[in-house]
Amino acid sequence: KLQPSDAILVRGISRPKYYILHDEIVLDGKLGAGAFGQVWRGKFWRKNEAKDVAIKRLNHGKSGKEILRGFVKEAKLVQKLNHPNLIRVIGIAPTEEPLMIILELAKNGCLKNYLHNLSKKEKRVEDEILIGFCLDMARGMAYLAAKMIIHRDLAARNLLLGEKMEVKISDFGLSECGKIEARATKIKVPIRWLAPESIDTLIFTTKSDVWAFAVTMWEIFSMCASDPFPGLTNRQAKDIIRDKSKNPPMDPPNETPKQMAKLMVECFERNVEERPGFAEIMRKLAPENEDLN
Ligand code: ACK
Repeated sequence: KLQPSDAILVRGISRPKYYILHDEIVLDGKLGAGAFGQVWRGKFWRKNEAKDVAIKRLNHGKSGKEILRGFVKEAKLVQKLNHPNLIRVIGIAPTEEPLMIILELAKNGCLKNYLHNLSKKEKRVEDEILIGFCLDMARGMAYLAAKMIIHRDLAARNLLLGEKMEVKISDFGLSECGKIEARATKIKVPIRWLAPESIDTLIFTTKSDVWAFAVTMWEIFSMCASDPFPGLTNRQAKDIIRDKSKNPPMDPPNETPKQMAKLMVECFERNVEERPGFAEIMRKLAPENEDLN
């Protein structure tokens, strides 16, 4: 049941605050497209105030009753999350097609594009800044993990940059709340980011997120010049991930600072019990620990 503090009166009807109407949204321009639909930038108008937002417009045909119910449930969960290193989910607009998800706008776009474009000009970002990106990502993930939320698609493509170039983790589309384990229902999975224990079972845990964190560190320290396992097919990448003798499955890029290379290898631990958690990773990345070892 709706608590008064969670509700807002829109045209005489009480609704949850995260329940947005299509005519409260003005689309300004397209940012990109994905498998699910398009991402636009725009404004969310409520009570005569406009907020800059990003808008995910879901493809038609995917909005059966079942999906709509899942969509609303998911939005209800994630709009409660509040952390500077997570893209805030402001709400959903489920009453008309296309269904829309209204998100906090990350002013500086996607980290992957940012690093990749610099790498094409043979430029490199300072180590301190790359380490800062990893620390931001660890902070956001530690918050999610503490809430028992599994991301399941942590990768540089899902890291966005805020106004101060801080990393904001996005795309909770695959995440599930309140479960230690989550089984993928989708067939499309990000193979190159998958932990060995998830690859056959498609069971995801916070520890498989930690493995994906290591792959994402690899991307960051290689300036997102290529996808992980460059030059290999998905099948070959899968074989390496499965191969217990390949430790780590990918070497830290040559330019990786020593401490970071060490952390990356620790996160590539095949034994799930021994793989660190995000709180520990965060401690290892914090600036006050930079001089350790
Ligand atoms: O580098 P970009 O502009 O940042 O290109 C991609 C594009 O949409 C496709 O994913 C951008 N994008 C996605 N979500 C957001 C968001 N919440 N804020 C700003 N840009 C976003 C992303």
